[in-house]
Amino acid sequence: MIPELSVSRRTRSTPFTSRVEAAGVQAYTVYNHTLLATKFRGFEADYWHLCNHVQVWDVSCEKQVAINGPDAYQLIQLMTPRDLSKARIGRCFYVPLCNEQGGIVNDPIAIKLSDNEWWLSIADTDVMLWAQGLATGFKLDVQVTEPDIWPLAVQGPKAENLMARVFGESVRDIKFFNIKPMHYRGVDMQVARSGWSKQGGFEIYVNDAVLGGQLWDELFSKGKDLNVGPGCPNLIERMESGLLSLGNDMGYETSPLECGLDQYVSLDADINSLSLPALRQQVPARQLKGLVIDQACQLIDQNIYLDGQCVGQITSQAYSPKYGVHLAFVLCSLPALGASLTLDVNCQQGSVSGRVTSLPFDFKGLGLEPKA
Ligand code: THG
Repeated sequence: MIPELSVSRRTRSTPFTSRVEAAGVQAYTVYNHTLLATKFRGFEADYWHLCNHVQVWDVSCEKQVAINGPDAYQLIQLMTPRDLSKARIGRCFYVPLCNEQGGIVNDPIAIKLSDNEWWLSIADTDVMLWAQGLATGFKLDVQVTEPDIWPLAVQGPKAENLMARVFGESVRDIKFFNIKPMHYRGVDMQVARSGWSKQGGFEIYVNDAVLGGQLWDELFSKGKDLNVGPGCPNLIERMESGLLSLGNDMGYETSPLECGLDQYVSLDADINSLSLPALRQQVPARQLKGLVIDQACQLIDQNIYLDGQCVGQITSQAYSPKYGVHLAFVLCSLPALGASLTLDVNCQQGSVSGRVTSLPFDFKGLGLEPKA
């Protein structure tokens, strides 16, 4: 029997929860103390629908930590090793947030709304508390809050057409990782071209609970012929796309240099960032890699082996129906990676070997062709 999830005020509902339930949600997780759907039709059916049509996701759990005030940039820069000194207004930035040891505290999207207003659209850790502590300790002139904003993602190859029907043609002009205010029934809501899939799409930062419900309904009524449906971040799709999940593939114990986030660490920048001194000194001993197993398998543990020795852990894994292979992200010791291009995992059918690859997966380079 699968245990139930007891829902209370701690497991925050969202303005969309009644609609998510009417749409047939089958499973939830809790993310930033908030309900997040994980399944509607079934993981594989959700995956194919996302790849072929358009989905509306209640990602209210992506809380916004708003930093307002003259020292907003200074506080954000303390938290991330990515150089944001030249950031333009209206841009989004994927940024690791790291502590003094270089460990990953969170991996939000940082959004610059004005010189004095930034949002951090956070993954699943309590960034507001850390930011408030830093603001107090460093005597920064900022206010750190979690405003009532509930992101709604519209994802999939038909997302742009659906968004244009609801917000007008100008929504098509928003470039990837740009954000701008769009009118919805007389209210300005920030809309970005972003989202936790690589199928294309937008995120609407809904700031009015009642209008949010109307927006959900309008997306569904205007998207009928596009086969719009409810959805949620999908494990299979995000692994195929190489998107990392905080708490699964990385966390306090891992650094961005171990997780392949080097491009978001500005080691040479002349900026005041808490983690940069440690990151500059660091010699990573492990690396997050892809593992491709050319058959479906039921894993019986999370370890990876080289010549019978455990050399690391599987952090995420899923069968890819599109490529007919089992995909894993693995955190593996560097000496083992230097020694071998294949590693073994324990499946129900016994020890099975997989190919070690870079992330994101280069399916073509691996000789894998997509089905359907
Ligand atoms: N959208 C919003 N908030 C979020 C997420 C989101 N908060 C939590 C979580 N997701 C944060 N993590 C990520 C991870 C990857 C990306 C976005 C958020 C992402 N990465 C692109 C990539 O890796 O190709 C682009 C990165 C870049 O070019 O800067 O989109 O999904 N609102």
